[in-house]
Amino acid sequence: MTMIFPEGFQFGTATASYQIEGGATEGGRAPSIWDTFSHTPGKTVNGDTGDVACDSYHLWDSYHLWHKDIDLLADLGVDSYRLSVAMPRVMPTEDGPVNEEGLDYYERVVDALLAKGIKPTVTLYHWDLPQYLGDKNGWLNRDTAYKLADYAKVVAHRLGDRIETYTTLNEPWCSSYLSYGATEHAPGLGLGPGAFPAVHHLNLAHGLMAQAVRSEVGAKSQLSVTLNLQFNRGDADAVHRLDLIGNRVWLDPMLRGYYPNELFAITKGICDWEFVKDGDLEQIHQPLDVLGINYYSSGLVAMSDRPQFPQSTAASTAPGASDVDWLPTPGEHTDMGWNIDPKGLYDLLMRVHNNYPEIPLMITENGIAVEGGDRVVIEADGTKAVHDPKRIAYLKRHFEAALKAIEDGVDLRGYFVWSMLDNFEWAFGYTKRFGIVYTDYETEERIPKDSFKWYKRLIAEHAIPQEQR
Ligand code: IFM
Repeated sequence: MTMIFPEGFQFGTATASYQIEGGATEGGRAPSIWDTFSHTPGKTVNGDTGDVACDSYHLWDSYHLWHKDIDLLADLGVDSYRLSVAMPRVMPTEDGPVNEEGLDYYERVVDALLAKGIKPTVTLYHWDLPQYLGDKNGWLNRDTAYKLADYAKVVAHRLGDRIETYTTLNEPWCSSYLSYGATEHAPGLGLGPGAFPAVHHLNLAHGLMAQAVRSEVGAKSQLSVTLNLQFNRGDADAVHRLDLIGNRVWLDPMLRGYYPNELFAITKGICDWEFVKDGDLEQIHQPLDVLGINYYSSGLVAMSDRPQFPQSTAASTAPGASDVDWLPTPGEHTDMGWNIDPKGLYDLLMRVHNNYPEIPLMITENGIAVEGGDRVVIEADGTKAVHDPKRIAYLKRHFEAALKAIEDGVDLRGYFVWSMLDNFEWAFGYTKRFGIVYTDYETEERIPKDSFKWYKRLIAEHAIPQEQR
């Protein structure tokens, strides 16, 4: 198998606003549902919050840390950097004026990236919904979709075609099922099948946001959405049900303009879908340039008669999956307890390509929190290092899977490693480290890990390094 990536293939790294910015009360930013959630006792490990995180916002003026981080990105040699914009910085009140200070911040970041030749990929919604929308039932409320579209227009108006790719939503599976169906993510309502309105309103928001961005930038920037598509093995019926609930519930309306009839059939009795209004599917079905896929691991499933509502574990939160059991996955696992299955990435890419051949694909997240964590060591020359061979091995196997998919016909346009920096890992707080750069949360020092150096070589050679140096 050739190990060379095609011409024009984009290598990148990714982060998200609430996970890195901090400065939670600065620059006119309003609270988000994640501020509320993380400040509620018992919701995150150690009570960790995103108040400071990697301090990317607060240190801008005093320390130019963003510039340091952007220097690191430039040193890494990435083509693109995937960041997200926080709506609470841009629209801090429901009907009040736009917060220019928030927009200025993102504009500075974007311009600093461009000055280094790095193309910004901007996610418009990576889970930090303003609390004022949360107070009005968040994603259960149809109006939220329209508010997100207003916000998307404001951001696209200011940042314009300086953005290579606008992504409407990151992983709506998490901001619906995990947030409204289960209790793991903000607002953590645990409504089981009561999450389906949130699913539909996120789909609607995607379509409205896509139109808002297009109205500002036309075809000068690419438009996308990022989905954490589920890849499961095991009993065919169980796999099929989860495919409908976890994948086709997004892919079909967004790319085809309909919800599959089988989805209505398998959710009969638990959801009436009356929240889908006339004309919604036309709004949702908008032309996209690329589909972002986040992939970390796979599942093993079987049919079961056990009633499981309401559910509360991350693996089994999809309402309608009540007759599906999640079995322990074989093989190696990460610090998140997720199995390591690069073949799953290959199979998923092939499957999406075969079923939706018209849309180019992009891996917008892939990475690992290594079991046992990362440790800083002092080398003989006094420098600090983090040796993370397991992360390198994980990334290597997943890059190989991606290359094989390209060889087998998938139009894969790029690959973003999650994450550039160790950061706030949601309900796990700071206990899980996904970065290829180590964050010392006491000092905000950044220490590139061995995986950073490995990825730097991969990018420079446009090929997967075959031996570890
Ligand atoms: O940290 C998250 C990210 O915000 C969304 N995708 C999965 C990552 C690892 O859990």
